[in-house]
Amino acid sequence: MALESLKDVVRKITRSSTVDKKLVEEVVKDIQRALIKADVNVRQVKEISDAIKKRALSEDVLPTFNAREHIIKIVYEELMRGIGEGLEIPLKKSKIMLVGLQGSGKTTTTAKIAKYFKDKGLKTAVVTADTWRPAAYEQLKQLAEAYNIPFYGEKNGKDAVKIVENAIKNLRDYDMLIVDTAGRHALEKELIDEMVEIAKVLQPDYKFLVLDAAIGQLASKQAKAFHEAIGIDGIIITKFDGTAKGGGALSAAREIGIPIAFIGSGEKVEDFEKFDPAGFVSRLLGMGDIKALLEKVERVVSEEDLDPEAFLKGTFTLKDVYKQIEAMGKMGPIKKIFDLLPFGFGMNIKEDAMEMTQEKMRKFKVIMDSMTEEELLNPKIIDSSRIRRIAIGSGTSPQEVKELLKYYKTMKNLMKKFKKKKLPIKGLKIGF
Ligand SMILES: Nc1nc2c(ncn2[C@@H]2O[C@H](COP(=O)(O)OP(=O)(O)OP(=O)(O)O)[C@@H](O)[C@H]2O)c(=O)[nH]1
Ligand SMILES: [Mg+2]
Repeated sequence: MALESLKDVVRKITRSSTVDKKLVEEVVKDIQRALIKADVNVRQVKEISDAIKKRALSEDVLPTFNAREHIIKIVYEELMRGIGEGLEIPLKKSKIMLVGLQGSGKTTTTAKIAKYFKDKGLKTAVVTADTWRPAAYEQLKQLAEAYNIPFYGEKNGKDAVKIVENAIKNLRDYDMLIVDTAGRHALEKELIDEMVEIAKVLQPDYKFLVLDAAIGQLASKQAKAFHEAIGIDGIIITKFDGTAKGGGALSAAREIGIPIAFIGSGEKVEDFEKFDPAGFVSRLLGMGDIKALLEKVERVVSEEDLDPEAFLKGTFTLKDVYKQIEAMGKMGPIKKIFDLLPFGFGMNIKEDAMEMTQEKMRKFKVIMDSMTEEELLNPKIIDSSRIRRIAIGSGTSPQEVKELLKYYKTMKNLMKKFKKKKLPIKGLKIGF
């Protein structure tokens, strides 16, 4: 696909013998070509490439960077700015409604989303409100059954709104309902009216527009039309695997200012991921090449952002543990950080409470990603049944979840001691 050639741009920069205006101009041209080929909207291509050029030629190189890294960093940052946002969906009771053109991938995506949230431990069910296509009922039923996902539909039902009403009554106990609707070709009036009615009855927390990446620049017109008709909360781009035009859907989302929630990249239910802009751009640029560089960027940022007092104030929750772990990823082991504090007050901290391998940091984060907001803010409520759910959702074991909770308690106690001692921390350039 066309966006793949962005990797060559990074390679070109790292391999060039000199970094000068000529290289910057070449790089900007290559990026323009790659984006245009990928069907990114021309105005956005111009914005991105102008910004890269201007910054690369005018900004001072940061002390920790060399000239090549400096340019790659700018390319990365401007692509990030151009690509728009992802959407964070909290793990709590919600309803999702999918809309989109015929054949865009709604039914497949309904099953994909259901599996995604089921894997995170939510009680999830799917509903078909497509009464137009005869096979729609069977298609979703089969997909759902293959993954043991409860399904609601009315085989010969004609009234999609009524079906949704019945589904809500029948599936009251579920955390997450995902409703598939009929494909709307060129936005016919009848189908639009039906879509609006379904939304009224369902009151979805999220209305997602499913966009086939292959439609390229047409994505923008479609997205606008759907957005005007019912108000879209997020975009799901499908078939990213089979096209060179995926930039069209990406730039449509950016243009109307709607976040991208998920990306589908294959026919299988597993071929689906949450849209993570940083990961996405890193991959486009060939993460292997720029990983170390990005870490360096983060280090520079985190050293400026540290505020030890804010960290020691307030209640200590799992959210703080999450931040801590992120900070550790950037700054090194927590022991080193504590070593910098005026500690020698007989405070005895076991070394192993501080030890944390990269692997464990990663695992703890995955576990916390599977927790609900409530659990993160109030870890006391995490009982054994929640532990089991979290372990399943995060693909870890109850033992590992307990280990995280133990780590949390150790840290919390430490913070308490810290506060009692009223340590003179002002002016210290460390913390979280
Ligand atoms: N390669 C690929 N194929 C996909 C993806 N998502 C869906 N498909 C395929 O696209 C075709 C249409 O998918 P559906 O899920 O039936 O689309 P739909 O929007 O429900 O279609 P209608 O109900 O007719 O409007 C199927 O053959 C799917 O297997 C994807 O991410 N990648
Ligand atoms: Mg369908």
